Amino acid sequence: MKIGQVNLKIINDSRKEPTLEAELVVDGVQGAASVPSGKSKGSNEVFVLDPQAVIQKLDEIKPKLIRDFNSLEEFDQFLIQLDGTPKKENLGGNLILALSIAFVRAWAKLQNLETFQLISKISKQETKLPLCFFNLIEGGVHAENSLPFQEYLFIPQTNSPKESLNMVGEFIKALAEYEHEEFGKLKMGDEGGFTVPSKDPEIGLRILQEVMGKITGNAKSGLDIAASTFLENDSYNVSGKIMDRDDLISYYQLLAVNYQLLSIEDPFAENDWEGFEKIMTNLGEKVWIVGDDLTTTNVESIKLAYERNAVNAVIIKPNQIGSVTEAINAAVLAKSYGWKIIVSHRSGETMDNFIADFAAGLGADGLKSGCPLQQERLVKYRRLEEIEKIWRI
Ligand code: 2PG
Ligand code: MG
Repeated sequence: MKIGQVNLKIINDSRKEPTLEAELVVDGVQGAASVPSGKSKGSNEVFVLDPQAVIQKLDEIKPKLIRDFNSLEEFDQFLIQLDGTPKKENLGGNLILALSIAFVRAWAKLQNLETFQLISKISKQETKLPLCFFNLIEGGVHAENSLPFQEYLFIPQTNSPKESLNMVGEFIKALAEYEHEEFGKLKMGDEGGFTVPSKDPEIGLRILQEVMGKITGNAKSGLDIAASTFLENDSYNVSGKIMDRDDLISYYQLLAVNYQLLSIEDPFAENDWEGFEKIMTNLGEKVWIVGDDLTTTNVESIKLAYERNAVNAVIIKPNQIGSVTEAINAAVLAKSYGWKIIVSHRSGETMDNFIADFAAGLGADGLKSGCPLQQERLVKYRRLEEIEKIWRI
């Protein structure tokens, strides 16, 4: 497959911050992609280079890319070596990932395959439709309210994205009415979800539970605690209440029972391995204990998490590691441990819907992409709906 053209441009993401869009022409066929960025980031994530600086490097990089590649792995390896640093500081994980996804898209077209079909072929995984993890109530660093936990997730218990979207539509209508009556008009969070003017971490779950009672269909709740964001001198400052590891574990146990939690993501800070080990002992049989900042889509951290029995599920975000091949390797390794896999967007998103294909092609258990009231989130869920139609034929 010969790359004939490489083009880059700067676009705005959902937070109106600049990000990259890349376009490749491979054997005369075009593939394009744009990349997101996170706010509550793990410290092991690859480097995001200022898009303006990337554009300035383009003249230097371009001639090196105009050549033949036999596979995605070869293309990604070439970029990784060209960068030459462990955290992709020279080219930026954002540039490498945008090019990597653009390459996948062009290659899929050349083979007359849908992107998810090519991902399934490359990763040797069976296609599956994931559960949708809708982030409907936001707190933490993603919202201007004071809920200490970052995400309160509504998770319809169906593998049909069409049914999930119908359920979330009904749910959002009821939630909007509830919010309006209780709090009046409030600013939405970064991912298009509702906010709550309260410091009480439980209130988001109470609202989800109450609204769930008003709609039809079976659903569960989940949390992304993003606990690194409120770690203070080895303790956790939960809305002014100082909690140690054991206090938090008891609290999570209570929440898991009272609100039938399916999943708890990042219940402890990214370096608090003991916290993760303890919660696995206490709740690992019943609840998905999900690593995100802890594992950062990185095979080495995933191996360590397995050795320490720290999680039983993992978030896969291609931009944490910066290439499609490496994200596939991370997901396949985690699956080999019997863990649940949730492919996820970032809080600063674009209209790119690659992660939907990625989740389905990898046979992921979940896709987390925020609240469908925001276009950048909705396009991912809609793409899953399309995949459902194509796949069932
Ligand atoms: C998370 C993500 C996405 P961010 O913590 O899971 O919801 O947030 O992109 O800010 O890291
Ligand atoms: Mg997270």
